[in-house]
Order: sequence, then C-alpha cells, then structure tokens
Amino acid sequence: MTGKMVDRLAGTTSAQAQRGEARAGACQPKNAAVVIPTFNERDNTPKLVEALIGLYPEIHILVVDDHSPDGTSDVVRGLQQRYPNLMLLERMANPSFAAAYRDGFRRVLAEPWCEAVITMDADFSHNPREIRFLLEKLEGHDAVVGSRYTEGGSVRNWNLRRRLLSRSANFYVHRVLGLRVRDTTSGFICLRREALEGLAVQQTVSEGYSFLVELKYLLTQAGKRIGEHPITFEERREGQSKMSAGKVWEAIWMPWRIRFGGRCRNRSRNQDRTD
Ligand SMILES: Nc1nc2c(ncn2[C@@H]2O[C@H](COP(=O)(O)OP(=O)(O)O)[C@@H](O)[C@H]2O)c(=O)[nH]1
Ligand SMILES: [Mg+2]
Repeated sequence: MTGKMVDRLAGTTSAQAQRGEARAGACQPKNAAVVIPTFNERDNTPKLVEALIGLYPEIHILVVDDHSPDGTSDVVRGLQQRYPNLMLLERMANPSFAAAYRDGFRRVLAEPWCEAVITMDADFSHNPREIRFLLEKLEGHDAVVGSRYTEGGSVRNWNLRRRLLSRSANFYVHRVLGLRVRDTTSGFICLRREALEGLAVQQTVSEGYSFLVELKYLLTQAGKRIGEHPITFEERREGQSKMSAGKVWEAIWMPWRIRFGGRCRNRSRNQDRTD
C-alpha cells in the first residue's frame, strides 16, 4: 500500500495520518491509546496488558497508577521491557480516579500518533475484545460509549444490590443532567482525539467516578455525536473495588455541581500534574 492510498479503516491517507490531520472515519489500533487508571491492581494489570497486546499488537497502553501500595507500578515497569507500546504514568499526588484520567489524557494527547483515546478499568469488567468495535464505530461519531443499558447490553455476576445501585445512579444522572446516553456511568469510552481536545477536561471538577459522567456531560454540551455500543459488563476478576461510601456520596451531589457552575472552579489544574 502506498502512502497516498486511502486507508479504509482510518478514512484518511497515511500521509495525513502522519501529519495528525483531522479524520472523519474509524480509527486503527496503532493510532489508539488505552488509558487505564490503576490503584492496587497488581494481579489484573499484567493480564490485561497481555490480553490487549494479544488482540491488538500495535495498540498503545498508558497505565496511570496512583503510587499503589501493592506495587502495581513496579509490575508495569517490568512489562515495559517486553512491550515498547506500554507507557506508565506514576502519580505521586493523592489518589484520584479523575485526576488520573486528566493526567493520562494530557499525556497521550501529546503524542502525534494518537487519534483516539479509550478509557477502561484494569479489572476485566470491560472486555478488551470490544475495543475493535468501539474504534470502528468512531466512523460517524465523536465518541462511543460501551453501554450496559442499550439494546444487547447486560451485566454479569452482579448481585441485586449492585444492579439496583447502578440502575438508580443511571436514572438519577439522567434526571439531573439530561444526558443523551443510556449508560451515563460507563467507564468504557472511546473518544476521537479532536473531540477530546475540544473539551475543557482539565477544568473538570470531579475527583472520583463522577468524572465519567462529567465527561459525557461535556460531550453533550459541546454537541458531539455520541454513539453507544452494547457490552456485557463483568464483575472484577481479582482485587477489590475502590467504591466506598465517600465515593457514593460524591456521585450523589456531583451531578448538581456539574450542572450548576461546575466550571467555576478556580483551583489550578496544574496541581494534578505529576509528569
Ligand atoms: N489511578 C487511580 N485509579 C483508580 C482509583 N480508584 C479506582 N481506580 C481504578 O479505576 C478502575 C475502576 O475502579 P473499580 O474499583 O474497579 O471501580 P468499580 O468498577 O466501580 O468497582 C480500576 O482500574 C481501579 O484500579 C484512584 O484513586 N486512582
Ligand atoms: Mg471495576
């Protein structure tokens, strides 16, 4: 294939891709970065990295670890010897799911090859096999959400309490923020580079999981085209959930803050920076 031939998947010429010009089509794994926040995911992370590289040998992975006491960062450093496309950002500030994503996005958007960014958990709740479809669906969308609550989507191995919690959170967020996404709390999202760059991500106010809601709110407010792709969400394989009473509380009041004046925050986002 010559440099001038149109790449069917990327919908652009390879010369354009090298220059990082705007693209309208789907995205190839070699131009995608999977950003994975980790806290005490020593057992899951190597398995997930291997699964991702097994499926998409050219994909880029950024693990954003909050200086996990279990040594997740050390494990990733070990894997980097074998996988040159594996990046690590070790944050030394207070653990924060949202700040990990803010820093992670900044890091991958600094790379010229990066045309799409995928968010996912380290614990195999999000099936790596779905990434192919998320990237393909970028054709015609600015962002694609892996969705449990769209037709064909489901959850597996969740007890009734967890199902009710998730459904109620989803219903509540819909009522407060009116998002045009069925799965408002999903953490499996694929975003086109240009869409992400157009959002005030570094000014987001969340510290915890509500970052995922805030991100979808920003996309909606900016009039971005959001698609949904059905996924089966699975309970984590190893380790423990970081969900806590404090995080549930943040999830309750944060949608109101996001809606009414979230972006009045005057704290400098440079506080998040650790790189
Ligand atoms: N860097 C970082 N990652 C976090 C933090 N809290 C959770 N995570 C990661 O975010 C992902 C989702 O968290 P998880 O505990 O699985 O939440 P749950 O799926 O709602 O139970 C996992 O990969 C966690 O390791 C944090 O404070 N900092
Ligand atoms: Mg999880």
